[in-house]
Amino acid sequence: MKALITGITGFVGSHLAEYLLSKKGVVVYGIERWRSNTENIDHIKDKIELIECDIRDASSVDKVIKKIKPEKIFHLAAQSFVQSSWHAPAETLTTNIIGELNIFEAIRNSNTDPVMQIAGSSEEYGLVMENEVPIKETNQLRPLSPYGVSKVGQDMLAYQYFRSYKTRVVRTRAFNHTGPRRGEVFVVSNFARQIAEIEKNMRKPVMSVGNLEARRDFTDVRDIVKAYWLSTEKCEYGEAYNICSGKDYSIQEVLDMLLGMSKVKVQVENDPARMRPSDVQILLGDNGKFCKATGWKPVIPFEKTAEDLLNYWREKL
Ligand code: A2R
Repeated sequence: MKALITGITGFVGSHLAEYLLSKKGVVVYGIERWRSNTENIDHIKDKIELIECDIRDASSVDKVIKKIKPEKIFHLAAQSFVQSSWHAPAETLTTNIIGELNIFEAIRNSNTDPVMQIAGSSEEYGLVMENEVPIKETNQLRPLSPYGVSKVGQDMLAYQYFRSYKTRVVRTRAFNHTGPRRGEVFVVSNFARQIAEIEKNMRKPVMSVGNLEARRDFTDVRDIVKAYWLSTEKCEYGEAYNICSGKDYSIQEVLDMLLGMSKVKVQVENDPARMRPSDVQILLGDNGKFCKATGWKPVIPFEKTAEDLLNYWREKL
């Protein structure tokens, strides 16, 4: 079985590649750009096949799909950072929406009928009312950032291709996920890195933090990639599924958890630059639909995820 991962050099893509390699009979393909940083996948590079492709370029995507003829596509490539989407909204919409459109069109122009998992996000829900928590897939989508809008676009485009052309899509909406290799711009990883730097005397024992009140539903990335695989095996095409733990933490609680693991005493300081123009206050998901369809449940406790992430930075720095 040929599986293509777009975004294989990224955080989730690299974990998914490892997971697929552990499965019998799955041949793993991935796309990279000429300047992609491949450090997340260097340890498995001889077990996967990489092809150069930029998803913003239709002809480049077309060639990849015709060459590989994948049976499954895990579409993870994206401008994945909410904060950057405020600074580069057009780039975010182009990469995320037009990039996905190029893949759908390439599938239509080839003799293939792959099952395609679309990596949507809880950011699609955006503004959530108190009486809407835990959030179900039927909740209204009120995105609060260009990134959130781009993910709604990806989600709706997938729905439309399923309806119009019977493209076999599964629209996953993952809530926050983290773990080793998470980029330092993401909050939990950023805290873990700052602590590791302080432990190594690379910075003063002062941590900068943004909005600590927001509440998020966290899952370990290693549980998330299993869910993505299961989504392509067991979910109904065209449907949307929340993937989350169903347990929320405030960012303050996450900070306290990490500080409790720190080997040194740390002072915490507020940094206004880390605040977003509009932030989503609570994202807590209802994973009932997905668990029922697939039998999936997250098994890695968040404390273990946080500890592994802190150890990742301790080793990397
Ligand atoms: O930047 P690169 O060349 O290392 O590749 C990134 C890839 N990517 C692209 N690939 C091809 N053409 C593009 N125009 C393009 N733009 C970005 O997407 C990288 O391999 C991946 C993004 O990785 P991360 O930023 O680490 O994202 P993460 O956390 O793995 O998220 C995976 C998916 C995304 O769709 C998120 O929006 C969603 O899960 O939450």
